[in-house]
Parts: sequence; structure tokens; C-alpha cells
Amino acid sequence: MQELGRLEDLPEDYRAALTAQNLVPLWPSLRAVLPPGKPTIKTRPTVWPYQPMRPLLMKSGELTPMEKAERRVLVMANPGHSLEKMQASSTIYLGMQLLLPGEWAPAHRHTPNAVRMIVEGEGAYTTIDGEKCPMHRGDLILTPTGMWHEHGHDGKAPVVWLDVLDLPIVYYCEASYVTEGKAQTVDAEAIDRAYQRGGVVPAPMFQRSGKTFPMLRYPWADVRKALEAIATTQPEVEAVQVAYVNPENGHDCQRILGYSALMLRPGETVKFPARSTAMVFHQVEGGTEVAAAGHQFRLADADTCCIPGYERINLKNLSADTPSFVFTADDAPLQKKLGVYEVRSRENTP
Ligand code: 1HN
Repeated sequence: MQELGRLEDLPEDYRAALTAQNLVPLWPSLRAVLPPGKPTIKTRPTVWPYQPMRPLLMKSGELTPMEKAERRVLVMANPGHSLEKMQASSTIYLGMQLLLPGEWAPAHRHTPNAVRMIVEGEGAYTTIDGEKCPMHRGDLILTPTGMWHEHGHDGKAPVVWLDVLDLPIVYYCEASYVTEGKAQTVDAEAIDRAYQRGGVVPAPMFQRSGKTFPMLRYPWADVRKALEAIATTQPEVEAVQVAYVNPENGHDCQRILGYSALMLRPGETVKFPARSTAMVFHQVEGGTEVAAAGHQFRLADADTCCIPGYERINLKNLSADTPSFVFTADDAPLQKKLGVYEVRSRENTP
């Protein structure tokens, strides 16, 4: 590739004249913004093991009362993006949230979309636009853009969950803000209760609701059953994997980030081709080795890692006799909408 002129090659008075007019020459920066063959990637392969995080999270419960936190979260930041940016990848925010018995995280709504993957504890719930969603280990609960949400806890032990948000990209768009609200009234008759499983949707008098976010809670028990059914009935399938989708139309359940669950059969290795999206892996049950970009992360229960885009990824079940269950997040829905989503064949991956 042709080497291009540098900023220092230009006369100082010319550079000053450009600056005075808020102008910048393109050519000294062109190779940086359009590198050959593969983007410049800040996201580093990073693991956030749960065991060392847990005592720090519990300590935050002693140090900071709910009134002083609103949401008591330790953010899982990728060092490649500098920690204060709160980015696990270019588009993905990850945090581990703690709610203690009796606590309440007040109602608000905001433009970024969130999901919660429940990690431990019983008795907590999220209320979303009046629908009360109980939290159990492995459940996925959506709080899409613009929907009121608050968290409560009637149980006896701490509850912890993983928050995944598209905050970095919505913030980058200068479109991120919050509105405070009053405690919601739980609506036991919410029509959304009819969307508790895929395959059938309410259609009174043949009218489909066409709701943008009809299903807010994806119980782990159902997801696990779906994975086990695939493993049993399709032993030849390359990856036992299900996507979290909108039951009205089968599209991704949210518009920016996409979510899936994977089952690795005992001893199984799954090889993903390099894709343009960074990926997050969170261990729901069992243990998995995530190998990519020269790193090997051994995920145990509730561990989370992030792998940058354009890397091949091998997932290996660390057990020869029990299955491993992994939750994934990526920004494929966004990249597909932008038209930049790519899957690279093995030959095309350096
Ligand atoms: C938020 O609203 C929650 O509602 C959690 O639990 C984490 C991180 C950034 C911005 C908003 C919640 C968040 C958040």
C-alpha cells in the first residue's frame, strides 16, 4: 500500500490556517481509519471471573446503600477501551448488579436497551411496564428501550445478575438519557402474560398484536429444555444453539444486540468462524474453555469473557460427562442493519 503524506510534511502556517477554519487533511489519517483487510480493534480478549468479583460485589452492598447507588453495579470494563469508558466491547456494556433482600431499585426508563441474565439468588423480580418478571438463575429478562423498569427483592439472600446493555453505542450516538418514574402498579392482567413461550402468540379475532417487544422473560428452564431436545434429536448438528427471538416475527429479540444460548455436549468442541462482531460468553452451568486470539479462558460458573471481532473462536466443554451451558451476546443485529456484518471463511482468516 502506498505510504501517504504525514501531517509534519505540511508547512506549519498551512496547518495553522486549516485549524483556524476547523479543517483537517484526510491523508495523514486515512490509513488509520481504513486499515487494510481488517479493522483496528481496541477490544481485548478479557475474562471477568465471578469468584474474585463476588466478594467485591458483596462489599459494595456494605459500603454503598441503595439510595446512594440507584443501581448497585460493578461494571466489567475492557482494558482495551480504558476502564472509565465502561465498554466490554465497542458496543456492549456489561455489569454485575447486586440487590439485597428488601431493597428496591427505583423505576426509570432510558433509551439504551438492557437485558439481565440472572446469576444467583431467589426472590427478586423486575417490573417492566407493569409486568412483574420473577428472576431465577439463567432466566433472561429484557428491558427494551423506553420501557419502565424497577427491581425488587422479597427473598432472603443476595440476588446477583449480569446486565448487558447497548449503552456504548447509544451513548456514542449522543442518544443516551434516562427519565425517572414513580413505583409501577403491577398489572396481573398484562396481555404480555400470553407471550410466555414461542410458537403461539395471542391473536384475538385474528388480530396479531405486532408488539415490538412482546416477550420480556425467557425462563432458563425452557431454554435448557430446547437445547436438550436439539442435542437428543439432532446428534449431528454442528452447534446446539438457540437464539432469543421475538415470538411475533422470529427476529432478534432486540434491535442492537443479539443473544443466544449454547449447549456443549460432554467433551464437545464447537469451532466458530471469524465474524465481524465481538462476542460475550457467560457460563450458566458447567465449564468451558474459550480459545481465541492466542488466549484460553477457562470459564466456570458465572464467569464472563469477551472476544473481539474477526477472530475464530473455539469453545470446549471442560467436562467429559456433564453438558456445559453458555449464554452469548453480540452486536450482529446492529452490524446486519448497518450492512457491515461479515463471516469469514477459514481461508480468509489470518
Ligand atoms: C440500568 O438502568 C440498570 O435498570 C442497570 O438495572 C445497569 C447501566 C447503565 C445505564 C443504565 C438497571 C445500567 C442501567
